[in-house]
Amino acid sequence: SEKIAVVPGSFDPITNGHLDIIKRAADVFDVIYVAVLNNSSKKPLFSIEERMSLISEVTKDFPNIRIESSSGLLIEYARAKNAKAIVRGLRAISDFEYEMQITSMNKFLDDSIETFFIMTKNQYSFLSSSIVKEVAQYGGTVTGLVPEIVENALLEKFKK
Ligand code: COD
Repeated sequence: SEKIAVVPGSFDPITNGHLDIIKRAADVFDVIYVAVLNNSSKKPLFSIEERMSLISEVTKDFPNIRIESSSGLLIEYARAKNAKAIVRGLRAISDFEYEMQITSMNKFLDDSIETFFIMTKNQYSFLSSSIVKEVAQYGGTVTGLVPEIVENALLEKFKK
């Protein structure tokens, strides 16, 4: 049967670090659902629709990647998709504690869905949506850190 995985995140906006994780997951699983979800501790810059459309654009050459959003619990979304796995990216040690916490909570909620971690490429270890937004807001260049259409979307957002 098809092996389905969910790659969840806020993706506000998608960076080359996210994209690398999504593509590597799409190499291993038959179908990947990229799920744009709300992280209640973050205040988003881009709307869910804007984030989804940027992700769709940069993954359009991959037929097994689908983009969706959900306003509920990740684990319920994963169950509804018949997913066997949740895939997360890991950067520095600082990600570890947070990832442990959400993984064990998701495991508590549904023991049958596994969480897999893909380690970031070295060049993306310190890359995050937040740092990209911070730099773009003050007019710095983020070329090479995000896809070109994301760079343009950031320029548009912060246009005076
Ligand atoms: N290299 C590699 N991986 C990266 C990089 C990078 N440079 N940058 C980010 N990543 C990884 C992150 O580690 C993460 O795995 C993924 O990419 C997405 O990152 P973000 O920052 O966009 O997403 P988060 O961490 O804000 O996502 C949190 C969720 C939205 C998944 C979480 O809040 C959630 O599940 N919300 C729904 C409600 C819910 O179920 N809550 C209970 C969870 S226990």
